[in-house]
Amino acid sequence: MADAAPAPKDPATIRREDYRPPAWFIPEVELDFQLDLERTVVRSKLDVRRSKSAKADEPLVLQGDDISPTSVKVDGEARTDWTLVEGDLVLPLNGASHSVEIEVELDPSTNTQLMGLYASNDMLCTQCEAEGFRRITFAPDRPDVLSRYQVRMEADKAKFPVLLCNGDKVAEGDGENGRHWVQWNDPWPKPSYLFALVAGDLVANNDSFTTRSGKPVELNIWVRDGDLDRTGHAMKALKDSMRWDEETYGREYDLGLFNIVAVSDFNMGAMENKGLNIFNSRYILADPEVATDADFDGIEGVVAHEYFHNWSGNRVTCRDWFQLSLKEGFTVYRDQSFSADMGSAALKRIEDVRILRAAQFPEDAGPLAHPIRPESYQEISNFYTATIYNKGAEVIRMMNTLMGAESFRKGTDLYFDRHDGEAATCEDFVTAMEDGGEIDLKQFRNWYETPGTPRVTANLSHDPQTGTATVHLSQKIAQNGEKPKSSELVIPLKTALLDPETGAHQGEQLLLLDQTEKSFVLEGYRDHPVLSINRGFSAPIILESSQTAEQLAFLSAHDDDPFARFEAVQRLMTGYLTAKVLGTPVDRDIILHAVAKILGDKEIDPAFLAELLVLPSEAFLGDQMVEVDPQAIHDEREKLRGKIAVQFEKQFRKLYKSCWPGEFSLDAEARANRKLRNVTLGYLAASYTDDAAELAFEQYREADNMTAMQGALAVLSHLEAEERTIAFDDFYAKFKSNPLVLDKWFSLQAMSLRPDTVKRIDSLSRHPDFTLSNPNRVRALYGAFTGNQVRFHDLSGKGYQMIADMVIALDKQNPQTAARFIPQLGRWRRYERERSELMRLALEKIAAQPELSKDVSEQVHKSLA
Ligand code: 0A1
Ligand code: ZN
Repeated sequence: MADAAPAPKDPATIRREDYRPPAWFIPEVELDFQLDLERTVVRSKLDVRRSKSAKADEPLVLQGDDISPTSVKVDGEARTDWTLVEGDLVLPLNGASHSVEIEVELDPSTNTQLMGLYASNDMLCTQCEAEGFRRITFAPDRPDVLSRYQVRMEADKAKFPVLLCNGDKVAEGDGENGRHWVQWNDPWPKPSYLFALVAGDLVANNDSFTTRSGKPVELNIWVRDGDLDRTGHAMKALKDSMRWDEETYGREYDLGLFNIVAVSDFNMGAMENKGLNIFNSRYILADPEVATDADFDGIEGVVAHEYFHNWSGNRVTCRDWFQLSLKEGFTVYRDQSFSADMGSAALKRIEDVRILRAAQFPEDAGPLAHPIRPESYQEISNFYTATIYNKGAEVIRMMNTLMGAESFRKGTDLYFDRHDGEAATCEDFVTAMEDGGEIDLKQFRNWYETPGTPRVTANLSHDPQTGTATVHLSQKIAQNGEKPKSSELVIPLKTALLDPETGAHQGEQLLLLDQTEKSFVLEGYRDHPVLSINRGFSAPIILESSQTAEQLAFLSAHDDDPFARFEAVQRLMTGYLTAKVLGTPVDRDIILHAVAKILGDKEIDPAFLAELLVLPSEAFLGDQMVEVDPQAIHDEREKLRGKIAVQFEKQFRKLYKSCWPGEFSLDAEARANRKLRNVTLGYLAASYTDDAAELAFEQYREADNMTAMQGALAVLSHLEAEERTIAFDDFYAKFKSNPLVLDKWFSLQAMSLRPDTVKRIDSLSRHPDFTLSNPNRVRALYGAFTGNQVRFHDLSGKGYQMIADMVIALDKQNPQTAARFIPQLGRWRRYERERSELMRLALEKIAAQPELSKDVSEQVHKSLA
């Protein structure tokens, strides 16, 4: 029974192949919470049943983390023969079924990890995914143990007037000493990671939805008093999502109540707890004065994502955490499709690919690369990655491309039907898609076990005699991190061959590259056509084609696939800039011509025009190089931006004036104008005009919305002008009481290109409004800074040291958020010698700390290995 702290040792590695089914099931769970900020008592009653496959003397092992029981009873009798083994409660038990009662005391106010039960702004809330439930009470905290929960919550009525939990509210009443209680019942069996409760002084935006079979659902978005009028967009997104999932996947909501709660302190974006989604407030609260158009989109996407999890994640959950992409990849694909349907599919696809390339490709090319279904981990929190989420979504998207919409839907119908109420695997999903959609996905499965971004070469040859065009394709997977087991992937490439004069084509074809090399002969081409391949980014690959700048310029003017057209501009500019950085001679005029054509194209709508005018990011350019020199990349990119800006100054000025969006509206046209206005303002500032600061300042002063304000501040942030100080001071004074807007104030300064940015970050870290206790604030300052290529990678190495010191400090209170900063340093091998060494030293400094969390330790050691 001794509760001795275990000696620190290397974190154990958990392997997928070691999966064993649970020895005990818990069909029913009763929980009783006596809630308070500093002392919460949790009583649980577990109905435990030995699995038929388990040994007759297999003890009951209930996971625990940083908790100890104040009482343990079996079938009503007090027991003392339990032990705590590395935090877990081990209880010898004979027989097939028992009732186990455990009491635990918690102090939520000291829970700085934000996992388990914690306090945020005087309210109490929980986060259980992936392994937070074990910080609340002892339980088989694994996703393949599903239980029905009955929960009684009791608290002081004045401090915590609202008491929420999963499922339906079945009773409530007042107790003694100003206390009150609520009884909740969730009829749907769920794993512990989907448990949630909230207690606080909250108000609700209350609404309703009628499902297509006519069932009424009460909807509430709970926020703090004062934030209620910022919940309209989230509520609309929720209702749109509910309708969309009925229409697109035939999925209906399954409870009479759906609650969302916004909290200020949250490690991630949001959480899909059954019937009680808990959100980072940044994905709920918005009005035009405080939220940008991008924020509005983020809210729509995340509300949808969490709602869609009700089926892809909750009704069908994961057998173990290696299957995480089963729910996350699929759900991201679902939310991406939803957002595409709600707005512009073309713009959404460009945005999704930008995110994939910015977050996932680098991960797949570095020391933390893993397949979408990993083989091993030490800390599962480290596996909520862009690979699991975004590459996972690309894999589902490819299935849709291969199968066609109708057959895809038959597959998902069968999947939901076959596995409803179960904890499933990725293999179950693929099998259901095969059976329902009548398709063979044998080789396609390789995507689940292959890390690394495939490189595809595509070349076109043409025989004028026979009028045939041949597309020669080959694939190669770079080996990083975990070694791929297999090498040949099924890569669906949407392709069109464009007439070299008009850009017209005979229709899109789907070429399936399923061997190392494959050629496709296409008939009917008198003239040598221009190859448009991987249209719509149909496969998450790196394309290596030998297309000339002239061909890319042609595609950038003519391709009828918006993504392919965008891509052609990007490739043209990337080719130019990487050549410049390497000192290879290259023609700039072809780029200026392409820009001239784009600017002169009357057919392009403003939102797409804005997209086409954005140069590839410095980070993306770095990813194309063997050895990254951020300063050289920055200098060349700025030169090109400056040249474009000067050359087309008149057009930019005209555009800037003409796209005044007028009265604020969230409709597509107004949003497009706001976007184009910010992009053109950026170019005007880059054209060395004397009035850049004035112009940006004027936009700042006149703005009636955050998109325009932020766009103006972004330009001002880089300047030495007086207007910069005035605007930033004014912004602070206006918004200092709104934490989400204050985050922007921190971020904008962290992204400044000014040489004094490192110093500025250092002083901002001591600003009275800065705190390591709020993950949003940490990300606002340091997350934005690590994205600032040229300043983070300052040759002094101060940027690296600052991040290392911050990680060391943050790890003591919030390991999960601390670990998220390691990958930025972990890419040290990719940089030129001096920086590389400095980055490695920063990692070594972290590694040398005596007491690292599992989270940080795993990431640092993998990065240095
Ligand atoms: N399942 C959530 C993501 C999530 C994961 C872990 C968390 O712990 C802090 C929180 C949220 C989603 O995909 O939205
Ligand atoms: Zn998710």
